[in-house]
Amino acid sequence: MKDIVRDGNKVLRQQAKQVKFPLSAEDKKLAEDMMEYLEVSQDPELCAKYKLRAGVGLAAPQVGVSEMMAAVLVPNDFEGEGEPIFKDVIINPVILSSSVQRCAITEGEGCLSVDEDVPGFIHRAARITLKYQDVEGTEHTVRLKNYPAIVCQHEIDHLHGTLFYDHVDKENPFSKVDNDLFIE
Ligand code: K2U
Ligand code: NI
Repeated sequence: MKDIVRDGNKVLRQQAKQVKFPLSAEDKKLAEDMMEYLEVSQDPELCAKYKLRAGVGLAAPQVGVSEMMAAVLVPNDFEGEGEPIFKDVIINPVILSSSVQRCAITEGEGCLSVDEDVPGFIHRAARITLKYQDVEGTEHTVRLKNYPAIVCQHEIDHLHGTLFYDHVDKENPFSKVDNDLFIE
């Protein structure tokens, strides 16, 4: 947690740089460490032992590295059994297309780099087509919807210097658009 930079640090407001392949040793270790953070943070005992905040995503700028890389680990449920819904380090991600339909998490969003709560709905695309490279440089194009789509949009925002609360409607934080989806 001590390595996670907090809101106010300019690295969180920068456009991160494209990652070059083959990955340098540092970039490979960074990818591994970020994924390890998520794995450990989702283990209740280890999370408590190391006083971590659980996370389903972590972007390189959040650990002070302004590069287009983020670890995403969306478990299939929070009991931890079964394969995760989505697990990969997404490098140089590009959202190729987004649904018109929006989706928001009913309890709003949080961020490991933002210590205070910011109430409000964050309306994001309910479905996205995401293209990214994995640590080997292999290109993937995946279609994601609902929670995994929200997490990836939250992480990709970090790579462009955007924080979740930038999306909250100041006048009406809990605004609803008619065909909006809401997920727990
Ligand atoms: O980028 C980050 O700060 C990690 C966020 C990602 C995130 C938060 C809310 C909605 C979508 C993505 C952390 O995962 S916030 C903590 C958390 C942990 C488990 C489930 C939901 C949120
Ligand atoms: Ni965040």
